[in-house]
Amino acid sequence: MTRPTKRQAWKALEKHYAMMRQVRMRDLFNNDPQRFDRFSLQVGELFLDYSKNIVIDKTMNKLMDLARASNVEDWRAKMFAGEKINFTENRAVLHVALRNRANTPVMVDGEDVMPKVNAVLERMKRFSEAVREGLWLGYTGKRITDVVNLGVGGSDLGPKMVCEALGSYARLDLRAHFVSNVAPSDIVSTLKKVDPETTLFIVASKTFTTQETLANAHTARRWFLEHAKDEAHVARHFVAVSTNAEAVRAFGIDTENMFEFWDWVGGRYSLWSAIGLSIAVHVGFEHFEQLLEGAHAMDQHFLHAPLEQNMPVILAMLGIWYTNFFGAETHAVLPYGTRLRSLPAYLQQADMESNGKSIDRDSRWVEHATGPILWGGHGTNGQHAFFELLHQGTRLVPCDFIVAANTHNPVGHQHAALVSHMLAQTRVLMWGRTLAEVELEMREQGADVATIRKLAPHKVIPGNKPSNSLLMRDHTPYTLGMLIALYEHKIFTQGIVWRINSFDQWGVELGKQMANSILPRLLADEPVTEYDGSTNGLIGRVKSMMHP
Ligand code: G6Q
Repeated sequence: MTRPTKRQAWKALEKHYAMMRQVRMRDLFNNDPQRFDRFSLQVGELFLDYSKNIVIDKTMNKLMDLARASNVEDWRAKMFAGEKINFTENRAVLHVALRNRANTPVMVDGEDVMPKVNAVLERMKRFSEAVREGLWLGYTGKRITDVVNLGVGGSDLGPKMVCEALGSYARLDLRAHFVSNVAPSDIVSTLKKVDPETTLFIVASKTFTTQETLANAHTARRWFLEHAKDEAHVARHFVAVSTNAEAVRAFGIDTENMFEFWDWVGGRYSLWSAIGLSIAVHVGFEHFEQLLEGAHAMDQHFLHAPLEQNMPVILAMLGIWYTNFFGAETHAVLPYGTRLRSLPAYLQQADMESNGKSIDRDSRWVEHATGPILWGGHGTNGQHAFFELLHQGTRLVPCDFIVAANTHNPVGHQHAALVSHMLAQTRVLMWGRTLAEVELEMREQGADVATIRKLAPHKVIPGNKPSNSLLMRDHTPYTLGMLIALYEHKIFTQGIVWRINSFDQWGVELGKQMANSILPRLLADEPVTEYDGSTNGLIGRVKSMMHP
C-alpha cells in the first residue's frame, strides 16, 4: 500500500512548503481583508478561527487533497458502521454509538448495539437520580454526599475533566473525588475527607484487572468495613463500571450494581459510556445527556460535512501541516478559564496514546512523524509560566486557544479580562514585534542609542506563530460534548492519514505487565538478576532503602 510520503498529494505539499516557509502571516492579513471570514467556520455552538495559520487557499486545498487521497471519508464511514478498524485487537471503534441520539441501528457482528447502549443509559439515569434525590441511601440511612471514582487513565481522566468542567452544574452537597494513582497518598488523603456512611465508591475499570484501581478499591473497601463492620453494607457503597463481570463478582461487587460497557469502547474514548457514571451523579443525568447531544452533533458534522468545511478535518490537516512539513514536535492546548484546567491532560492521553505510534497499517515502520507531544495548561495562568517559550523560544509550537464568551460566575469585567488576555496572546504570537518597532518605541520613551542597541534585540517578538481559536457563547455540557468530539475526530483523521492504528496501546499494556512482574521481586528477599543491569541495580538499591 502507498506510504503517505509517496502520495502525490504529500509531494505537492512538500513543494508548497518550500514556498510557504518564507511567508509571514502579517503580510497575509495585510493583503487580504477577507482572511478572517475565509478561514473561519461555525459549527453548531462552536466557532473556529484558523486564519492565524501559515496557510493560503492553495495550502488548504492541498491538505484536503491529502486527506482525500488517504481515504479519510471511507475510513470515517467504516468507523461509524462498526467495522473492526482497531485491527490489532480485532475490535470495532464505536464511542460514537454511545452518543447516537438519533438511535439509528449500529451493527457489530450482526447485532444492533443500540438497545444495550440505551439500557445502560437508562440504568445510569435511574441510579444517578436515586442517589441525587436521596432514595439511594448509605448503610445508616443517610444521603450520599461524596462520590469517589476509583479508576486510572481512560477510566479517570475523562470523568474527572468533565466533572471539573461542569462544576457550575454540580450540587454543592454532592461532591466528586477522583483517585487514580497507586501511590497511597492519593487514596489516603481522599478517605480523610469523606465519611463512610455517606460515601459512594465507583470502581471504574474496563478490564477490572488494572493494578492501581484494584489496589485502591481494596483499600477503600477495607476502610469502609472498618467502619461499617458488615459485608452486607458493601452493596450500598460500592458499584462497578466494567466490561468484565466475572472480575467484578470476584472483587465482591454484586453484578446487580455493575454498569456495563463493551470492548468496542476504547478506554480513552469511554467517558460517554457508563465510565461517565460519576458525571451523571455529580452534575445530573440531564446534563450528562446534553454532553452526549453535543458530541452527537459534532459526530453528524464530521460524518456529513465536506472535508473543506469539516472542523475536525481542518484541525487535523493543519496539525499535519506543522508536524510533517514544518517539523513541529509539539502542540499546545490552551483553554482559558479554570473549569477547563484538566482539558490539556485529558487531550494529552486522547492524542498521545492514540497517535503515538510508529508501525503502519501494513505492519511496517512509518517513514514520517506521527502524533505530536500534546501539552498545555489553562490561561491566564500559563501566561505567567511557560508562554515565554511560545513567544521567544526557538521552537515552533502550534497552539489551540479555547474560550467561552460568557461565564457562569460573572464578576465585574473579570471574564472580559480573561477573554482579552486570550485574544492578546493569539495576536502577539502571530503579529510579533519587529526590531524597527521596538527601536521606535524605545526612542519615543527617551532611551539613548547605546541602550537601544543593547536591549532592543531582546524585546523583538518573532511572531508568525500559528494558532487556532475556538469560541463558544457559553460553557455548557452541550458545547463541552462538541469540543471533546471535535478533538476525537481530529485525532482519528490524523491517524488515518498517517496510516496507524489510533485505537490500540501496546506500550501501555507492556508497562502494566512489567510492573506486575517487578512487584513480587521487589517484595522478595532474593537479589534480582533477570533484568538489565540498570533495572536490577535499581531494584537492589530501592530494596536496601526500603529495608535498611
Ligand atoms: C486507554 C488506556 C488506559 C486505560 C487504563 C485503565 O485507552 O488503555 O489509559 O484506560 O489503563 O484501564 P482499565 O479501565 O482497564 O482499568
